[in-house]
Amino acid sequence: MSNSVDRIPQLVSPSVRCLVMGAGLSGEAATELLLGLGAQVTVSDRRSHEQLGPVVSRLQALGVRFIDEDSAFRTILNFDLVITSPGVAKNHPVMEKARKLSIKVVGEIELAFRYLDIPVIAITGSNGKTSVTELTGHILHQCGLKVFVGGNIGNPLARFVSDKIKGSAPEADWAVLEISSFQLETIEYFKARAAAFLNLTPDHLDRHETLAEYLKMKSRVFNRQDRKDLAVFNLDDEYVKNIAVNSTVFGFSRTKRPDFGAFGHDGLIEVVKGSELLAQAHWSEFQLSGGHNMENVMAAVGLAGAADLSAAEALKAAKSFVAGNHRLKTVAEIDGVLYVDDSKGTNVGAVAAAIESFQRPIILILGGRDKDLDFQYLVPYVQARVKKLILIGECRQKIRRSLGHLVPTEEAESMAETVSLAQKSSQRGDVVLLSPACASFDMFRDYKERGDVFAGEVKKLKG
Ligand code: UMA
Repeated sequence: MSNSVDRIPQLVSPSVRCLVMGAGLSGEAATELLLGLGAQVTVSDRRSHEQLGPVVSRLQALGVRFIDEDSAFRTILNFDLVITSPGVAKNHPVMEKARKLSIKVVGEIELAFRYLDIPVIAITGSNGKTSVTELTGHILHQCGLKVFVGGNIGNPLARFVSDKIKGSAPEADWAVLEISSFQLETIEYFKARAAAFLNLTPDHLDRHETLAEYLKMKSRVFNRQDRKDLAVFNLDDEYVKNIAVNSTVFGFSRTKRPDFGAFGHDGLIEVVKGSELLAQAHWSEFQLSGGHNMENVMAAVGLAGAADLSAAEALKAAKSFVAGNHRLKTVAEIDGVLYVDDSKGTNVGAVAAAIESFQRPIILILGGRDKDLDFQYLVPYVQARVKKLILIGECRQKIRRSLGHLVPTEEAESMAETVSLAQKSSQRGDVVLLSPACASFDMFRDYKERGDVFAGEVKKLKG
């Protein structure tokens, strides 16, 4: 199998001089891939060697040189190719200068794609993309296919391709990739045999500035597709449903029957083509709950069609999928109060979906590092189900100004204090929901650590 792009220009010839920007997960994987392709690699990072830690010695041992961003800016003419990490903004001065001097700039995903020899299923959207990526991987795997599941999910594509060149990667027929808007900014030839755009709610506006620009970047997931490829769309999303594509559309909806796609209604998922019913399943047979998860299943079943799996096979395989950590994960039920970790809810759309999935009164824990989001978006959701807000992190004053007048609101300095306040405010039948609508980096290493610390504090209550 191939990645389904003909005549794709190679980026790296032996001894080409590459600058890799960012020494995180993507940067390290891209560096190893470039070295495997015979390139000379220099890595720049805005952090000091001390802050970067062991990655510096790991890469130096492979002959890689480290420079700071000022040197990268000054000496950019010494490079033939710049590979960027997703966290580096597209208007970064080093990238702008490189482009002005006609030095090629692409991201880690584009680099890896050009050396990938299997087709891609790509998933983007503001919310649910990790679940749909894992679920699609699960369906393909259950149906006997070999799959690499990675991308923005924390497992860079460049790592897989680099390992493949070394002969140490597990065999795979398909790459199922979670793709972020940051990664889509720097693609060129990247093409997905099937791509899903799940939904759009405000997120990353500190980077993309406007919702229109964010939509434009995410829509690039359909770039280069033609009639033989599949575009999986959320027909209920006011932004996504209007995107124009050249590919075959598999739509999914909870409100209307699509021409070709999945229709979730009255506890059923139906996969239809015209007037034909291709397959159906009862929602109660799945290990998932909530309308957003029904949408995730419908999207994954659509994507699996690209691998020639029938809708019936895909629906059957999806029934054994269990949701991952930090996504509406019940941590404990103590004295009739449910404690739920949704630390992955890092934008307002995810929090809205989390609130909607409970019928019980909610004590909602919000806050962290702001991504320039408008918390007013949450007003109707808070009014409908939330009985109390507990605010943490850097942007609690901003959240208080948007939502604090709606329900009783308290602030906490630590997760221990947060959980203790939540317990004191709760009564039998309530849900304590950590779904912060913010990034975690002001208080924690990442959303996983934030969720783990929350779960740890809840378990202490139990003890
Ligand atoms: N850096 C610079 N200059 C800059 C910006 C960053 O030198 O201007 C350096 C940082 O000091 C750091 C490195 O770049 O050393 C970090 O690079 P990065 O932010 O691109 O992070 P990676 O570790 O490479 O992880 C990235 C994704 N991170 C981001 O998009 C911010 C990870 O997604 C992804 O899992 C990983 O590649 C593998 O593909 C994380 C994420 O939060 C989970 N993604 C966002 C989201 O899901 O909402 C988009």
